[in-house]
Amino acid sequence: MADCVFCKIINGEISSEKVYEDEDFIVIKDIRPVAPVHLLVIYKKHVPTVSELSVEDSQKMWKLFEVIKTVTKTSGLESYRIVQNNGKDAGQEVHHIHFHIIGGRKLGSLG
Ligand code: DGP
Repeated sequence: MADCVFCKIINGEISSEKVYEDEDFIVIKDIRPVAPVHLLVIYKKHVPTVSELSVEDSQKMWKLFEVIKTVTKTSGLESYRIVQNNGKDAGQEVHHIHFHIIGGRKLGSLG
């Protein structure tokens, strides 16, 4: 997708601090961290929201948890929060499916 910032990160047009990559996912440090550890697990295929995932995409999502287990372990996180925003009212800024991994400090309750 030509004007998608995460597609540009995936194809190397925009630099990022990459902590993991495989054929389906890339994990980078968030440019505006809200905690000492703030990672973004980005599905490489351009799908805007969970609602638009195909059955084939959803079937690959089991790998997401394996990626999260790997990057949280290498980041030394025992406690962490997974956040995933869908749509403007949910606060989604980049319309390319991704999962925030937030940790490294005590987190408040969900608002
Ligand atoms: P969301 O609101 O769920 O769409 O979160 C998008 C996140 O992406 C936000 O926390 C900031 C981050 N972000 C936006 N542009 C860039 C970028 O160019 N590089 C990196 N590393 N993160 C970005």
